[in-house]
Amino acid sequence: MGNRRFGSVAGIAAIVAVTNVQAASLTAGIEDNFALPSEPATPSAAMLTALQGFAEFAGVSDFDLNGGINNGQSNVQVAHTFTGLPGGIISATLTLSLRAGTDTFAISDGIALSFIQPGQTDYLANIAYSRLFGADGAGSILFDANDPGLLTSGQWVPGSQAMFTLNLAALPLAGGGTLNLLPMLNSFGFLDVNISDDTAVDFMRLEVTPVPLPAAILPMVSGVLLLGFKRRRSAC
Ligand SMILES: [Ca+2]
Ligand SMILES: [Ca+2]
Ligand SMILES: [Ca+2]
Repeated sequence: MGNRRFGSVAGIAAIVAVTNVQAASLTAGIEDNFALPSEPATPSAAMLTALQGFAEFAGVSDFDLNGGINNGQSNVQVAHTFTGLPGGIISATLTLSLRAGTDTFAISDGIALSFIQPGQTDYLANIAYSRLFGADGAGSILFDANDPGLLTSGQWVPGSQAMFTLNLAALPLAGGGTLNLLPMLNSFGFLDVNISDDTAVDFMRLEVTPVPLPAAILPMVSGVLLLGFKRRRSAC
């Protein structure tokens, strides 16, 4: 006589909170305290084209080089474009290791951030943020004469060296207050960094954190994903 028995494997649903937050750290240049050999800085083609039309442009330089530092040149800009950024960035920091060269016009040096796209040839008009490193007082087409500088006190002069870490969600403005560049970072997916122009850069590091994925409900059955599976076994 036959004895039929149906066996079933019940799906056990488990709620799994996915915390897949993949922070990304992108470093341009090598953190080697300006040691030779130098490392290449790579501006995008669009950024380079725009810079070449910039009135104060005299050339670009690689990392670790400037006047008086490893026989580099003065009056050159260290320009680099970070590309391939993840979407949905909720925090970002930019770290810069800098040393002033021997040109006394290091006093007028600073940083400019932009998102230059192909066809945008006016560099100045497309700068999203700029600050002097130290107080200058003279001002320029790039920097506000009243800017106290990122150092907050003192001047950026030959021999000056600093590591700046900038929060791109709250960049300090020369006149007070802050600027949030995260919307532009998410919109464009890249970031141009320009250090001018009597200052050497050891390296630049951009660290970004994208938004966490939402919690997901995943079926888990002894390591095998089985839902609604019915196992039938017959016995005689
Ligand atoms: Ca080096
Ligand atoms: Ca200068
Ligand atoms: Ca370096």
